[in-house]
Amino acid sequence: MLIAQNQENISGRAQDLAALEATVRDAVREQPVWDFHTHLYPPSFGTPFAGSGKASDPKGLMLWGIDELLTYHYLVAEVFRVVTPQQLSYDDFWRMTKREQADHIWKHLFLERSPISEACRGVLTTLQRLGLDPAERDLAGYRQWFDEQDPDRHIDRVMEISGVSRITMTNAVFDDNERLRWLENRHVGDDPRFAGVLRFDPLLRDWPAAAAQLVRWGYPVNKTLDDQTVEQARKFIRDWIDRVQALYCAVSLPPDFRYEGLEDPRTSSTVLRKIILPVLAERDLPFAMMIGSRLRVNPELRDGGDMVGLADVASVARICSDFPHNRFFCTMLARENQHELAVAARKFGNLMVFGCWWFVNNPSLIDEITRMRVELLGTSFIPQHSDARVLDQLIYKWDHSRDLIANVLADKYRDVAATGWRPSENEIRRDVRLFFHENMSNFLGTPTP
Ligand code: FIX
Ligand code: ZN
Repeated sequence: MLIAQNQENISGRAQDLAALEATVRDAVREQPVWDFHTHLYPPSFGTPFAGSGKASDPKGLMLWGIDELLTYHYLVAEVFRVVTPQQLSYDDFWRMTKREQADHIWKHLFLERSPISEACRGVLTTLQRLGLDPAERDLAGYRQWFDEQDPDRHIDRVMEISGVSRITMTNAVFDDNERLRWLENRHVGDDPRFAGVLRFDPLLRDWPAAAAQLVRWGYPVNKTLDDQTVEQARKFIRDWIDRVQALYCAVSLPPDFRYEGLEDPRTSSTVLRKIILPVLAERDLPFAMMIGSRLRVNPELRDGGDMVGLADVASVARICSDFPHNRFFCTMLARENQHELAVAARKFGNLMVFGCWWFVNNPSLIDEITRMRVELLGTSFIPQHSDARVLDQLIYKWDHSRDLIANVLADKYRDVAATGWRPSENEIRRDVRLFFHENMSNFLGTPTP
């Protein structure tokens, strides 16, 4: 009798745990996500591929379709590992058309070797979720399907499939192609599906060059950070926050970025202290620091030529401490920085950790980092952003990450349930809403749209 009762209890608990896991997976799969950081744009910024019969803009910023997916800079870097520059020079590759480059990558990374890297698998997940069959390996057929699509309606389709409710752009004001589009049409960003972010890396990475640009753009600044310079640079940031209607401002910073305190004489620390953070505090906007990218270690690979390096979390902690009236998003590129960064977030409520960025945006590291963050931070972080550069990438980047985040949360809710505290479905959906939307909107101080 006792054995039968025990078996019944065990079976009941197993069924309940299975139901709990199913609830978690449903909640994660169904929760719309506000994508914190992408390099995506609406059609108003032009597109080099407009589908059949439509006007394209060779320098357009809206990238979508199979040939852009296949020539993603991650795959360019990977293809040069198997067809080395000694076999095909960088110049010969870059002289190819986009379609020829895509053919080359398809041949060497998909047909002649199995597409098992995360970036390769992502192309296949995307095709599959769009209803195109990867088993057919029919690049011509995929191209024909994309040719028949309308870019604007394709955005709606991709957002629906990926469960992305809003796309946050990266509006790089020091990029001539983008800046001129804003100056020519101040409504270029008026697409409710997209939110603006002001990105100005050169202000911190290369002040002298940035200052020379500001002078050319009508902001009379000097290389020395005198009072006039500070005021004009602040005006520049205010003008562009307004033009872009920026939700936050952002920079990527090199691994050797350091901030040693309010007396730190470094130019980057002075620009941060005197120019950037006062404007953001005045405008009540957060500042996103993406730290650890050493740019163009192989310039021949262009966007694919950037490298990772170990960054300094103590500098971030000092910034959070010295500027308590500012709010900071932060992500780091090195796997080795993730634990210390999560611990720093335990020390500063004005620090919101986000995403598994770029070289740590891989299943094994997303699992490791997300598990560690839940254990240290509970529900108080933003687990992921897509960093998509090609619209269709939203589909695979979120598909893959949702599965991985669900794996972690299923384990964590099971561990809690084992204590007798059984989270309800509403509580689980509430938590997932925080992870995918409200931690961002609350930290931004914007009402949930
Ligand atoms: O600095 C950044 O925003 C990086 O995400 C990009 O520069 C990088 O090329 C990228 O797209 C990584 O996923
Ligand atoms: Zn990015």
